[in-house]
Amino acid sequence: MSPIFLSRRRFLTGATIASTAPLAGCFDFLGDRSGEVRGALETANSLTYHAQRLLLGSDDLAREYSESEIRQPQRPNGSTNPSDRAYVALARGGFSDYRLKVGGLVDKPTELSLGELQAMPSRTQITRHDCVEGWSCIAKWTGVPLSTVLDHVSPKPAARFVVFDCFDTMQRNALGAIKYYESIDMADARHPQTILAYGLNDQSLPISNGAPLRVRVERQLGYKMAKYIRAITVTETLEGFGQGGGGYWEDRGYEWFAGI
Ligand SMILES: Nc1nc2c(c(=O)[nH]1)N[C@H]1C(S)=C(S)[C@@H](COP(=O)(O)O)O[C@H]1N2
Ligand SMILES: [Mo]
Repeated sequence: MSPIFLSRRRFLTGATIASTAPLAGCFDFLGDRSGEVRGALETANSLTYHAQRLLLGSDDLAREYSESEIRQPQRPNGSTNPSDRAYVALARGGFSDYRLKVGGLVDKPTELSLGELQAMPSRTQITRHDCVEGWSCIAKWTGVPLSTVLDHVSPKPAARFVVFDCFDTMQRNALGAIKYYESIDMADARHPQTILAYGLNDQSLPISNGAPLRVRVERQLGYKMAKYIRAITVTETLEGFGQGGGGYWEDRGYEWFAGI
């Protein structure tokens, strides 16, 4: 294991916040966003994953905050208003025709409406979102635990990952639209704070933050938290999704395990 990489990241995210703007809800945690500091955050190696999995029990919780620590709206980042035809049509109808597809390596593939997801047991948590670009926001998220949805479809024993397919197009090439996607392992998928969120700060999740459904993965960086989720696929391997790196940004060099 590599405590060096782990503690370097801990130091950057923890100590810098404490020294700059401890009270703000959204704030820069890296003064120099383009310098070496940011590089260190983006490139810590895969040993981090194994180190964190050994050091953190799989159910250790990310810190939760109080209402008074929510100071600003969650800052929208990445895609904020998908122009994809299917998405625009769903949004126009207030997402009443939205169906979350859940399939792959499961016994009972299914489709769930927003109403059905909202009727399941919910969890609300106030957490801090850290973006790799160097800012953080504290916000209140409400949704259904991903583990509840997984129980509903019964993953097969070989299941190792959960892949999120999103509506938004990041780029187009000769083969067509390249959409945002992300993935997490079963330990994170089953973690009690991993929720499919449909609520933000006591309101419906806004389009700019991923309506109708986005995932919260509270022990990792913001890019893991797919917005505009169209489908969830349980799988044994990440091959065959995008370029096989496990996410849109991972296919472009970001780490797959982005622990904080
Ligand atoms: N579908 C999709 N999900 C996404 C992104 C995106 O561009 N598309 N950006 C990611 C990044 S880099 C961050 S920091 C967060 C931003 O979430 P927010 O807009 O709610 O702050 O969403 C993540 N999930
Ligand atoms: Mo981000």
